[in-house]
Amino acid sequence: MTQVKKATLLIKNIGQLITMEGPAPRIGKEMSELGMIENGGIAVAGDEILFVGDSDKVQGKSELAEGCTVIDAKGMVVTPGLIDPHTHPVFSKTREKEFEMRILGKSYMEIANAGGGIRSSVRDLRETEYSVLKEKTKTRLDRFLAYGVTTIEAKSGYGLSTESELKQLEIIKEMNETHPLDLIPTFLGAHETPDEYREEKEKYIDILINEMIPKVVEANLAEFSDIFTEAGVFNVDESRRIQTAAKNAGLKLKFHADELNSVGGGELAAELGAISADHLVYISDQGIKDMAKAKTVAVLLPGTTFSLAGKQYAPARKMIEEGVVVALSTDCNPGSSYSESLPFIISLAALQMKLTAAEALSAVTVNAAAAVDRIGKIGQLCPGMKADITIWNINNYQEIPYHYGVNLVSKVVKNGKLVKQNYIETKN
Ligand code: IZC
Ligand code: ZN
Repeated sequence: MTQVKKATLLIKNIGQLITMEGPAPRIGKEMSELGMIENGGIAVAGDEILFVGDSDKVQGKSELAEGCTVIDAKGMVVTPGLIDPHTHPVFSKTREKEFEMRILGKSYMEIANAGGGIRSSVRDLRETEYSVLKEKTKTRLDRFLAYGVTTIEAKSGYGLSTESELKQLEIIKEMNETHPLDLIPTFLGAHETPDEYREEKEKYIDILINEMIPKVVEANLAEFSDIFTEAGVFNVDESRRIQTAAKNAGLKLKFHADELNSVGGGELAAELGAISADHLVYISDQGIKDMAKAKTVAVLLPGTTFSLAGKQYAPARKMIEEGVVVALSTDCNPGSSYSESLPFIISLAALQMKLTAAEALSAVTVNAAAAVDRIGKIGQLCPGMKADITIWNINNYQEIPYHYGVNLVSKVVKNGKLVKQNYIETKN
């Protein structure tokens, strides 16, 4: 006999319940579909969604477990827990001096070539103790959660030696096991060439392919392999070699592509069947076509253009028109975008890339799930899916991009449990 699942959590009186039920991922006009239920309710059993529908039906749908938590949403907006599909949260020293240098006219690449940038984070991380790094990472994860994010993809890439890359990936693993947030690990050993191999890049590529990737796979510490494909970092041919080795070793692929220059990163990501290509500010028309065809998700990171004081944002509307799956992310990192606020990224996407609130919400839920290969598991509120839920202290979902720079999140439910409660009053 099958066991009837008892409800352990009910959420009632939801003004706008944004389920995101429907096409997954969403392309073109589908990005405007919210699967909205007015005056909705949700029943949860353990870490799984049991029922989604009218508020007054939710109670009668299942037997209640003893001690069942009941949340009265009082007309608030509820969405799936947000998914941030591109973050670099494991670092020690921050780089606010570089931020100021950029304001005063230096470019990201000028700072990097002078020894700053990623390499300065690498020198610092190598000297930082595991426990210190872990505490700093944890603080950032707490902030993600406070802003309604329940899953992040998290990259290494500030170690650039076998030992230090493994140290970062171990922290990501430990945080995934101990922090409410889910972390999806990505190996980014090809983030930059470290100081000691500046004159011998081939040697570093050899270490990446023949030592680091095998060790990471053997220790089962990453699901994805990523690379910074960029002028002056790894060119398209080097990227193809490194990522082909990663793919053959069993890792799924992501790319930092066409962020600062049009180098054919989007095309390469599509060619290798990558799950996502990210940034894409300077993607070519061919790259857009190739990505649409290969169903490689475009993860757009407008916080980076914003924080680099750039003028050009990724051509999001063109990608949506061409049928590319578009997702959004913070790119949270100490250099080019230091923010854990995915809602602020929604505001930037609206203002600078002309995404509507509904399109941007699709981009941080169901389409972000596609960017981390989790369709059908997270990013939608449907029976059987994970009970990751964000409750917003607003009346209308369109307030999310509009009321920017403050935290509109009231409560966060992760794996069916209330894990975060914010107290700032934001309704009207
Ligand atoms: O630390 O500057 N672009 N990677 C690629 C970054 C920016 C992160 C950093
Ligand atoms: Zn990045």
